[in-house]
Amino acid sequence: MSDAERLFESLARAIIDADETAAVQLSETILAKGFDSAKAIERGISVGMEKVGDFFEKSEYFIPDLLDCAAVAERATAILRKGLAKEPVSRGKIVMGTIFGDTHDIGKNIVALFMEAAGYKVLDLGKDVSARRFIDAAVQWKADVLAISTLMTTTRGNIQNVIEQLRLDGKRESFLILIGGRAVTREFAQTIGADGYAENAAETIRLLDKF
Ligand code: B12
Repeated sequence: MSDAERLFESLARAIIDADETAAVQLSETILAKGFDSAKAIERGISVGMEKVGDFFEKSEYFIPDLLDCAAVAERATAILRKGLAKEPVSRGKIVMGTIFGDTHDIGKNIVALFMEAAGYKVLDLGKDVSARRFIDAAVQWKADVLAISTLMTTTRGNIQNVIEQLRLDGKRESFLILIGGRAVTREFAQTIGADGYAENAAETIRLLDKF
């Protein structure tokens, strides 16, 4: 295992343990050594939070644990984002947010960072975003893409509301709609008439580049 991989794995461990001191130190070392920040975010933070999710599902972790781990993940992301190279030219405008009723935003924030690093302009509306806010922002900002996240099966239907409202407004063809998050799949994207689905941040960029 390379030095970089060892650090990414330790970072995942620090997220799982909600060890803020270790996560900050590891993230700073990754930056200082010039290791790939995008890989550190995927293999350290995303993988770490995935494991946290597994523990939650097995009832080994509870909501307060999730909150602690999420806070550490956010802290480490804030450090590592400094290492993401920025493409100077804008390759398109993306309005991003977590759908109405859902407040999960760690994955959405990571995807937004990857988009910015790849040269896209991102307007992040945050979490719990209504169909109307998504559409008004996309129209006013003249966006090319609407990117919508959701982690809950109970809220994924709200993404369909955005698409239906766009149709009612006669604007469905004005934007590409990209969806993601644990509660949705490629099949779900097809069913509701979205243009694309990506499983993680790296795949999101590959998909956007193809549009
Ligand atoms: C951390 C967490 C929380 C934290 C969130 C902190 C935060 N700021 O986000 C807290 C503790 C606040 C929380 C709250 C709740 N949670 Co929660 N949470 C999780 C957990 C454990 C991890 C989520 C996470 O951060 N993953 C890590 C990130 C990096 O991965 P990701 O989000 O999937 O994102 C990646 C991809 O999906 C993709 N992606 C994400 N968004 C997008 C968007 C686009 C456009 C694209 C292309 C790609 C993409 O790229 C990302 C990066 O690679 C999940 C379990 C799990 N395994 O997912 C449960 C989970 C999502 N939560 C769940 C629930 C039920 C809740 C609560 C209702 C709990 C409660 N009883 O109060 C509340 C929700 C309140 C609300 N209304 O929103 C359930 C949802 C079940 C369902 N109905 O489907 C889950 C699945 C746990 C479970 N098995 O029960 N939660």
